[in-house]
Amino acid sequence: MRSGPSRKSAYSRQCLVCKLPRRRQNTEAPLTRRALITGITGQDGSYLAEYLVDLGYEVWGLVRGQANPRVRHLRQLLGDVRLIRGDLLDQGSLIAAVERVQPDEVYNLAAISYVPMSWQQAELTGEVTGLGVLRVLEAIRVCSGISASRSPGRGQIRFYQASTSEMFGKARESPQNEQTAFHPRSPYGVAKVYGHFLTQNYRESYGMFAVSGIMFNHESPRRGAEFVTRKVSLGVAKIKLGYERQLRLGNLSASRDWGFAGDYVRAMQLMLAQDEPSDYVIGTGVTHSVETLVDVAFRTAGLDWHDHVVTDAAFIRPAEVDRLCADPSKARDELDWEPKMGFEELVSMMVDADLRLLADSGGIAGDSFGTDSW
Ligand code: GDR
Repeated sequence: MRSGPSRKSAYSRQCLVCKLPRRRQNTEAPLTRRALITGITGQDGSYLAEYLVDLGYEVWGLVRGQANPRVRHLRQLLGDVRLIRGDLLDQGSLIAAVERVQPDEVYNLAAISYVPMSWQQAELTGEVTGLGVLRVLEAIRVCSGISASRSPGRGQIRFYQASTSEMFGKARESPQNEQTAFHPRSPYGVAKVYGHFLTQNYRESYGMFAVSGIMFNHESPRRGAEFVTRKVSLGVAKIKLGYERQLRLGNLSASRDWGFAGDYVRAMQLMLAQDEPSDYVIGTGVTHSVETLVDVAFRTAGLDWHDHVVTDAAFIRPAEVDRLCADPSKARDELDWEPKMGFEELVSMMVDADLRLLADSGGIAGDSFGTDSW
């Protein structure tokens, strides 16, 4: 429960729901802002944690499982982050985590985020990527003592939901803005639409400071190897260093608005720092095809992609999102947010990083930050 004039008398030593002792016994506003990040072991979680630590936040990450191998990786990268166990499938664990951490801000980045997997595990995707949002919002609502008749006071927990351009799917217009209708094309996209509308609904129903960032594709050397940018940068590095000769890909004509993940986490924090909660499209406003991505990546390494890329039907999706392009003008005007890194710089940075990684490790990329980090 956060500090607020109306809450002082209501503050008890024990959470009424989970019966755990409250960590902070006074209701003074903390000097340091405290953030809880779900999905902290993923690409975005790691960049966001670094960014918030630099801003002076106390950062907590929710991690699931007993022996999550990504935790060690995260520890090497971010010694300053505190971890707490919890699972988006388990309501009680989320209530306990929120109660223990007493965050000022909660960033829900956890999801099954690899789109093809959402056809293979559609129900699990709905549970984690969709209902997981409900469970995090409920944990905040319950721990804050908010109900239909009791609105949050000052000092409420602010909530960020990682929404996605995949919600636009078969896009009705281009570029896409905050008013563009949704037409998701995968169980993943459908689950994200649920989380998006639920976030709006909790804002409207309970007056919670709950916002969504409709993020277009954002990449980095920490991207999981199954996503096309990293698959290509790793593939190029392996071919360049003589470990492989071919790279097998799916639909080369799909187009995406690709930006740098490090730029996008700045927008997340800015969204929670506004006076009023609102949803924002976050992207570069420039779109490229997978073929152009491939061309730039191979040229970075002095190679011609025509000599190495093979299209493989195994990577074609049951329903494709053909073309996405962001209209980020609301974020530019209201958040003063702009991406700093352009497409070609991003692609060459990723190829260079993978060349170094493979050269240093004898050709083994290892598991770093992946997709299913809930
Ligand atoms: P996406 O990213 O589905 O847009 O979702 P991904 O990189 O997986 O695919 C982008 C486009 O590339 C085409 N493609 C291939 N994709 C993969 N992964 N592997 C291939 O071999 C391949 N060949 C062609 C795809 O068909 C697609 O059109 C990402 C995820 O991070 C989501 O979680 C997030 O919400 C959105 O970005 C914004």
